[in-house]
Amino acid sequence: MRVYKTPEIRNVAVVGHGASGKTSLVDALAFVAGTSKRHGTVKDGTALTDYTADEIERKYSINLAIAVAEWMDTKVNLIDTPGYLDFTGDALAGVYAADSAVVVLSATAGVEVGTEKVWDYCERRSLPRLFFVSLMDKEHANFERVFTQIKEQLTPKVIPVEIPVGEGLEFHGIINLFSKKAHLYKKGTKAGEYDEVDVPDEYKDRFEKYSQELIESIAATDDTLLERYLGGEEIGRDEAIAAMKSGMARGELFPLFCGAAELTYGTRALLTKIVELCPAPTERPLVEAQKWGSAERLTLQADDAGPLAAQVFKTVSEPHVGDVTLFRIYSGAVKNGQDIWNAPREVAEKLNHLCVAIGKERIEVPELHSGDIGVVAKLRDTHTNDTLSTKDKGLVLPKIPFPDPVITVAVEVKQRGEEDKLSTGLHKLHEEDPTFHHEYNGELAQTLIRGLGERHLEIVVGRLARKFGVHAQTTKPKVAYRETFRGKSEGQGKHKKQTGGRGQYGDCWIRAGFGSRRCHAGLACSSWTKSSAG
Ligand SMILES: Nc1nc2c(ncn2[C@@H]2O[C@H](COP(=O)(O)OP(=O)(O)OP(=O)(O)O)[C@@H](O)[C@H]2O)c(=O)[nH]1
Ligand SMILES: [Mg+2]
Repeated sequence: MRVYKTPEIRNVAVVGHGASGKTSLVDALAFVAGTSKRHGTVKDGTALTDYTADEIERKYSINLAIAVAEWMDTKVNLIDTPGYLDFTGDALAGVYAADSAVVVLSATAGVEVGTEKVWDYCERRSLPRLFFVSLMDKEHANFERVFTQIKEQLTPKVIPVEIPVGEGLEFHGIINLFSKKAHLYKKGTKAGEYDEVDVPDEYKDRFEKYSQELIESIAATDDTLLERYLGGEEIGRDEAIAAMKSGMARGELFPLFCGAAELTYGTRALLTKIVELCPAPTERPLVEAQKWGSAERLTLQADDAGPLAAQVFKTVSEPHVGDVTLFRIYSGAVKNGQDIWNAPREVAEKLNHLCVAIGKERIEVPELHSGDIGVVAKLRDTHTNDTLSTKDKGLVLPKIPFPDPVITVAVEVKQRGEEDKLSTGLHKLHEEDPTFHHEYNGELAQTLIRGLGERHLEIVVGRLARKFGVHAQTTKPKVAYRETFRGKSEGQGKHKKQTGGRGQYGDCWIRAGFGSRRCHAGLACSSWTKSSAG
C-alpha cells in the first residue's frame, strides 16, 4: 500500500445499533475498493474487522477495528465499532479518532437505542455524518419508514440522495438523485457492479419529488445558491456536492444512502460520496494540546511540519504479539523506527515496524502523515488514552471521556494460589479497556470488577483465561452492612438437630447497642455462633 498524504485521507467511524450491518458494510467497502482481496461475512467468521476469537464465536463486534478502502486515490480509514452498549467505550473511541461518521441503520429495525447513543457521541464531536440504511434486501425492509424515524428521532436535516428500487426480496437497485440515473444490480453481483440505466418510468414521480427536496435542501444552506435556484437557474452536480459538503461540515445537512452491504449493493456510490463529502483531516477544527508539566497550550492542525501529537485510542493484546497500539496522528508525521516520548509516563518508545491495519493484517509502511491512523506493536508502557509526542515538546491531548461502569460483580480464582496472576491480568485488561475497572475491597474481602454490562464482564473473564491463564468465576458482591444502633436489643437463637447419632445443640445470644448510643457494626453475612454440641 502506498503512503497517503494528509489531504488524501478520510477517517470515518462506522457506527450504529448492534446488528445494523456495520461490520458487513466495512468488509464490503474494503472489498469493493479492491484493498481487501476477499469478501468476508460475519456469519462465516471471515469479516475483516470481526477477527478475534470472541467475535468469531459470538458473531458480533466486541472491539473497534480498522479496515482501509483505497478509492479515487484516497485512503479511507474505516473504523468499525461495536453496536452493543456493553462495548460502547469502543464506539466512543472510534468517534473520537474519526473526522466523520457513517451512521448505519437496519432497513427493518430503523432507529434504535444504540443509534441514539452513537448519534449523541457524534454530536459531541460535531462530526459531519451520513446515514446508510442497510439490509434493504431483508424481508419487511422499509426505506420510507426509516427515513421518517431519522427525521423525527435524530435530525430533521436528513436528506436522501438515493432511493431504492424495490424493497425486501424485491430490492435490486438504487436511483442516484445526483446522477439522475438508476443503478440496477444483477443477481450474483460480486463487487457492487451495476447496469446504469435511466430512471424507470414507475419511479419517475418519486424521483422528481426527492430530487426537488434534495436540491432545495442544498440551496437552502447557501444564500447565493438559493437566489440562483429561485431565479430558475440549474445547479450543477459539482456545485451541489461542494455545497452539500460545507452544509455537512456545519451540521446543516445529513445525506441518506441505502443498500445491502452483504450483497455489496450500494457500496460503490457510498465510497464515492465518502471521498467527496467527508472532510480530510485538514478540514476539521484545530485541536488543543497541553505541554506536559506546564500550563502552556498549543493549537494544533493536521500538518506534517507541526509538533508530533498522536493519541492512542485503542490497545489490543494479541496472542503471540502482545500489546498492539492504535493511534491517530493529530499533528506532525512519524517514520518507521522513530523514537517518540510518552510524557506523563516519562517513557521513551520506539515505532518499530510502523504499520497500517486492515483487520488483523498489518502492513508495514515507511512513514505516516499527519491525520493518519497507525498501528504499532510492543510499546513498553503506553496505554489507551495516552499521547505520543517527542521529548523536546512533551505534549498531551485531551483524553477521550470513556463512560463510567454501570455494573459490579465479584470475581474469584477457581484455583488457590492464582490471586497474583488475577490481579496482574485485571490490571492489564484495564489498561487495554478504560471502561473496565477493578479493585480489591478489604471490607468485603472480595475483588470487584466493574463494566458496562454483563456481556462486557463475561468477555473480561474469558480474556483472563485465554490471555493470562487465570481461570476465574464471578459471584455476587457481598453487601457491606453498616447501620447506626439507636437503641438496645438482645435476642437468643437455639439450634437443635437430632441426626441419629449424638445430635446437635446450639444456643446463641446477641446483644446490640449496649454501652453506646452510636455504635457502628460491620457484619459479614455468614456470621455465626457459639455452639455446644450435646
Ligand atoms: N440480508 C442481509 N443481511 C445482512 C446484511 N448486512 C449484514 N447482514 C446480516 O446482519 C447481521 C449483523 O451484521 P453485522 O455486520 O455483524 O452487524 P453489526 O452492525 O456489525 O453488528 P454489531 O457488531 O453487533 O454491532 C449478520 O448476521 C449479517 O450477516 C445485508 O445487507 N443483508
Ligand atoms: Mg460489527
